[in-house]
Amino acid sequence: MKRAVLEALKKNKDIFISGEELSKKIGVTRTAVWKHIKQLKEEGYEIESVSRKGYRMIKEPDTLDANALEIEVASKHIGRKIHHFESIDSTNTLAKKMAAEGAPEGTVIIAEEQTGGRGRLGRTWESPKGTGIWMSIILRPNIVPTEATKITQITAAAVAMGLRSIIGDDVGIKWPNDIIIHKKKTCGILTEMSAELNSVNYIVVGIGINVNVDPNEFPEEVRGVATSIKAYTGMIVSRKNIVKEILHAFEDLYLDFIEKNHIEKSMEICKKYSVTLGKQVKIRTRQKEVIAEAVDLTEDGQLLIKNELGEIEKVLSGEVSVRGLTDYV
Ligand code: BTX
Repeated sequence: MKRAVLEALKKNKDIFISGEELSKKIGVTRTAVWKHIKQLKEEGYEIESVSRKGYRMIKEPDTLDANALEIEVASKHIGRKIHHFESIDSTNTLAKKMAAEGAPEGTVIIAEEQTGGRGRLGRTWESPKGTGIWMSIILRPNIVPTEATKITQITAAAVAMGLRSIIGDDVGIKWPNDIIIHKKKTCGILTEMSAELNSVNYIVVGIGINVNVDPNEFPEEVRGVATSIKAYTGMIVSRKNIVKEILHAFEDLYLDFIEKNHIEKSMEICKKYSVTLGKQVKIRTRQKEVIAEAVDLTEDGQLLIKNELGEIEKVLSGEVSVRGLTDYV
């Protein structure tokens, strides 16, 4: 019921709706409407109440409350069900558990804070409270495990598109899983899967974005490489809006892929906004370290490099440092 009141107020942002109209619309008493309004106010919503006119939403808090986000995202697929937590160890860990227990494709887990946020290869992902987007999406694509790299590229493309629509041109993609603003990391993507030899059970794609984070509060070793949207724009930016833009972009690109086997648009975005292609890169894999020129991306989302002998090699994954970015000068 509270959700219905919230939805009605959000949809009529600049106009008053009377208590009577709300109670008719939702099918509860006017006292019940008043109680929900009171609760919403306690949660930080600014709602004007004027006698004989009714209620009007003036301002929403920037929490990632599941009801408000679901209304905002209004998606039929990705984000139709959102689970929101104040504090959690890792949204990816919970998403994997929920996926194993049968949660449907498109389920989103989002948290205000992660106490055990994870990066790749057991690394830590700093996830301070209330200032970032720490979220995971459960997917059940009918693909073979080797195609999972495409999901990372679809996600990178979607995050880049979403962020560019809000803050403009300085957003780039560092292959394979970082989103960069002005040479520094503002977002990391962690794709994890459960699979058989020939089929995928589920994929969880985790997205961590420093939105209103103050990078000076990061530990020393992260401070040097990280930035946030607030640090770049000088403004507090609505996390809800960013989630909406990213999930919409993701849904378009993902459905294109699973329904039409069409990955070209995602790869085009990844190439267009790449901060890696055309640059000299240092690649560390388990076996070796190579310096080469990054020349292209394959349809599978792999990196093509030209080595010192002028030969083209394919890189599946690995640590890539790009010359000119902070971690490879
Ligand atoms: P990665 O292994 O590419 O990057 C991890 C490295 O990035 C760390 O070793 C550190 O140097 C640096 N780092 C740590 N925290 C931050 C930060 N907040 N901003 C910028 N740089 C940082 C990248 O892994 C994948 C990260 C995915 C995070 C999401 S959040 C939601 C989901 N849940 C979860 O536990 N992980 C994912």
